[in-house]
Amino acid sequence: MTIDTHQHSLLAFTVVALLIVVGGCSNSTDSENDPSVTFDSGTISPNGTYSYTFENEGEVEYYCELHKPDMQGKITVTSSANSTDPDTVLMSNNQFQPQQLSVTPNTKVVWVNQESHNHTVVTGNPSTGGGGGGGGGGGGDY
Ligand SMILES: [Cu+2]
Repeated sequence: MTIDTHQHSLLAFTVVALLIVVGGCSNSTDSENDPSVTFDSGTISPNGTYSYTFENEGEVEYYCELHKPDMQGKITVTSSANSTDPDTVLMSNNQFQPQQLSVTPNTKVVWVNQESHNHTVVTGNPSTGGGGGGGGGGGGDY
């Protein structure tokens, strides 16, 4: 049965070709802040939610425009994470809870505003994002 041998090698070639195609999709090996991920929730009202699906591995810092620099968090997207889909970040006491969350690629993260005032979710880091200067006396008790 020499024909079988030929068919097996053809099958093996097909599998290898498929793997190359799949692997080619993810070329972001950076573990630094992922610049390709940007979002701005706008105002999230009390009991409101905002969601974003993190597709590729990397780190994404974010903050609340209304309560920076105190209110900020980070999503780490890694295939080694132990996460559920969707995963949830609560907004409570002017904090993101948990502040740091690890999820697997293609996980949808849902932010839930549990407070009686507005919040936002914006990518970036208010302390390194060139804000500079201690920011005018921190008024605004939201
Ligand atoms: Cu806030």
